[in-house]
Amino acid sequence: MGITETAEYPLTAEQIEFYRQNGYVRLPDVFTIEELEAARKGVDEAVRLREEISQGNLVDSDYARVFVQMVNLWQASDILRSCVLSAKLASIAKRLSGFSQVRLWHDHALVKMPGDSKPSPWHQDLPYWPHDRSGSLSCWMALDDVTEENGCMWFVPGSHRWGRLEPISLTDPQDIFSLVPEPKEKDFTPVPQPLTAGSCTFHDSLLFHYAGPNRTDRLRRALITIYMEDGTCYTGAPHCVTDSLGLKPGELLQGDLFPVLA
Ligand SMILES: O=C(O)CCC(=O)C(=O)O
Repeated sequence: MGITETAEYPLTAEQIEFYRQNGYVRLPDVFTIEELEAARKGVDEAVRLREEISQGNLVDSDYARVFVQMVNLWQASDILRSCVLSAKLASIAKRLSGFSQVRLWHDHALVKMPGDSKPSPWHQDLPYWPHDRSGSLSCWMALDDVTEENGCMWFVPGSHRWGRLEPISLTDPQDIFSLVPEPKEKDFTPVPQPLTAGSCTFHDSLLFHYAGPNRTDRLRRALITIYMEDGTCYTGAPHCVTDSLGLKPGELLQGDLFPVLA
């Protein structure tokens, strides 16, 4: 099933400037109701399949207590393909980043299950990715209303300018703030990002971010689409999306798995 492409999302010059200064921006009502329902249906189906495969034991590790992660759902689901390859979202990523073209890096659904839910610790994204440059960015789309109670995102404004630090273990996290060079000169004050379903944030891959545990009895569903600059090359660092591709360090991330979206 395809969903109807909707018009370009109007971004103001202030929103673009806010993104560049702070490393993130919050955008209301980006998905239409139709797009939101499609994304929910696709993610629910993926959760159902994962549950079936795990024979009802979906939350079987500390990692799954942080979130149940399902990567590159656009390849497995026609519904999610339309959501992830959305020209509307990609055009926002292109205008915020200022790149002449953006490619898909990958999508993932991150579902915080109710029950024994753990926070997504403070981290940057880029240290986990085999990208030879910075600037890659994520669209974090809320599929449920998110608040501090069920695990909304938190950002430290401007922290995308503090450099690329070591990756943090998501299950046994180091204090990322202890790794920041010249900490006395920096403001670590975090800002919560509550969102209504269908609204999203875009964040730079070097931005410090966190999400609290889900303390409700409902799922917290988010669909994240990640964009990189066209021309980004593979560094050779391990990653589940690239490990099986036989790429050599220095090769372009391109081709059908990494389509140009805007
Ligand atoms: O949704 C979460 O709990 C964390 C999300 C995150 O770290 C990301 O989108 O980069």
